[in-house]
Amino acid sequence: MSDTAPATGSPEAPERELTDGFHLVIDALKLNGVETIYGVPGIPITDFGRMAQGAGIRVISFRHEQNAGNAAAIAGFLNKKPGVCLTVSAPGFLNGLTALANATTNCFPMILISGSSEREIVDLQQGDYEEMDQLAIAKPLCKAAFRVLHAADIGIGVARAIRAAVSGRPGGVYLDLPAKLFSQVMDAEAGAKSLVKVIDAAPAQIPAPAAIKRALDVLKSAKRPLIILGKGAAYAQADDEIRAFVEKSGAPFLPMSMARGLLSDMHPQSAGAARSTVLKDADVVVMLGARLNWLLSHGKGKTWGAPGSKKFIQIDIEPKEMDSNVEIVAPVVGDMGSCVSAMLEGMGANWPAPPADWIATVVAKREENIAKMAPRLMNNNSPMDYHGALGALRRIVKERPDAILVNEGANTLDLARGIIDMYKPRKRLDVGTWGVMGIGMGFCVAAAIETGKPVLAVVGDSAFGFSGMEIETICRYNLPVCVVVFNNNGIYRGTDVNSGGGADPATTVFVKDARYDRMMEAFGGAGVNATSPDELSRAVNAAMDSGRPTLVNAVIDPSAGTESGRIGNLNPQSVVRKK
Ligand code: ADP
Ligand code: TPW
Ligand code: MG
Repeated sequence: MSDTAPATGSPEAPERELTDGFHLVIDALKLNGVETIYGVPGIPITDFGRMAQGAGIRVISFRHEQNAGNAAAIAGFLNKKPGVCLTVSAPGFLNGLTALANATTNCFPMILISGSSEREIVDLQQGDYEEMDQLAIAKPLCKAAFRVLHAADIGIGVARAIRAAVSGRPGGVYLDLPAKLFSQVMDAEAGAKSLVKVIDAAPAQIPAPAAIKRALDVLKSAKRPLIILGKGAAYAQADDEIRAFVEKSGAPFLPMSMARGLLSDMHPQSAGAARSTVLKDADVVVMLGARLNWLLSHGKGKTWGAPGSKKFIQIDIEPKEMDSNVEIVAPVVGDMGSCVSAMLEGMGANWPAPPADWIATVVAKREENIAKMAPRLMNNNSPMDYHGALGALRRIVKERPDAILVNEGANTLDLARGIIDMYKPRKRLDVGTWGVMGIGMGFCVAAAIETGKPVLAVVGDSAFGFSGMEIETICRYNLPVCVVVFNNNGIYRGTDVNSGGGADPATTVFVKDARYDRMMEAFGGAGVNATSPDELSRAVNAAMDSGRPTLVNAVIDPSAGTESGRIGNLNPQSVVRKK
């Protein structure tokens, strides 16, 4: 604006090259290696999207901001760099906000950039187009929220957003860009100088030697050690160090859902199929980038055996995570790579193996559970049950270990998690810490774009509905995504009836025998209806071979599922319910 540069052509100013807010934001993002933006266009960011595309940034347009936000969030997880989501003001911002909050909850680095309306009007509540005090609303839902009012501050604003998202415990950052900023003009040379290339955005955080020693002393004393791998360990991309640490320790390891494959589920130390045994009986538990939240029964209760029977070692970048649920006798604070390397070094060459009887107990339990499950995974029932359908998909993933699996639903999630083995790090993307429905298609788009690998989505029919319109996006960008909708006519089961006896369907059931495959055909993708595990296998293999967008409507017995899948115990029950 005129306060930062004299207008061109004015008598006192020589002809100078100018830049504006649009260009500066684009230049700042490019300077910091942002290659892709996920968003939905509209006032005031339509031209920004066009110009970013013109400047060589890949701009992926979605049908709803929540899905664009989820795409950005999972791009952040996969790349260890903030994913960027771009939205319009008020309603678009709010649509993106769920994804931002979810990213923060899951420790995924993400930046939500929203256009906003004019401060003067918003602050006096005078009713601007899509008026909303977005900055104030975003603040409690993310790690940091910034607004840029002057073109000269764009460089610093973008740099702060990147650093806040990715350093320490990663999370969501909101960047508020008012409409007026985009057309603010300033001298091009001064503009270029104002940009900041973030140096070492997520600096190594080296653990204290005393903390490492304390942790190793505790681990050495273990009779029944267990290592729990969480998605923070998967995120850290310290795969080799983590594998070396686990192998040197000799301890069984249990991967949390999105840490599956960090070490292959086929690894001899894997205790995935002996989960209840290891949680109950371990005496020393090493948490690597996993929180003792509800997913681990808060580290207490009968899941964890006798009270006081455990000692916890926790490695995490976030000091406040320690003692959040139970006492951590050996907290190790730092980034995963540095911490695990320091542990490895401290273990030396002759680290003792854990007692053989513990290993034998875990292996026996694991083999017993795997053998028990095996025949159920071979059935070819039609309509399919979950085990038959997932058995088929399990065999496909085994043959295609590079494919990325996206998974959401209730039974469809819980059973897939138990049945489909993972072989490589960061290949399983799912509902995360909140168990949120709706991540599906956004995750698929970003997984395909960011990795170039084929994507297999295994989603419940309800889960799919939260982001289903994005199959148009998948077709538009011709992404190698195969979506398998587990269609059991509803949420948990398709068999509920209206308890009041009225004509309305029960709250958990959908249209019977819906054909989700035809939705995909509407946009030019391939649609297949599969009624048996054999048909399902053929359809998914063909889709993955062709790389063509495909939706397989997998017909699942509507009575096969259970309420809330594996977490029905969390449902409050009325004790005074009238019949
Ligand atoms: P899960 O759901 O798999 O159990 P959580 O999301 O609960 O995993 O926990 C992930 C943990 O990982 C968080 O406490 C987070 O602070 C931590 N974390 C994230 N990135 C890193 C990193 N680079 N180094 C160490 N810890 C990390
Ligand atoms: C944003 C509650 C948890 S699981 C689920 C819902 C609605 C759907 C389960 O049905 P689906 O799977 O997907 O068909 P299946 O195989 O059991 O039939 N809103 C949000 N998040 C959550 N978790 C819910 C609602 C829920
Ligand atoms: Mg269902």
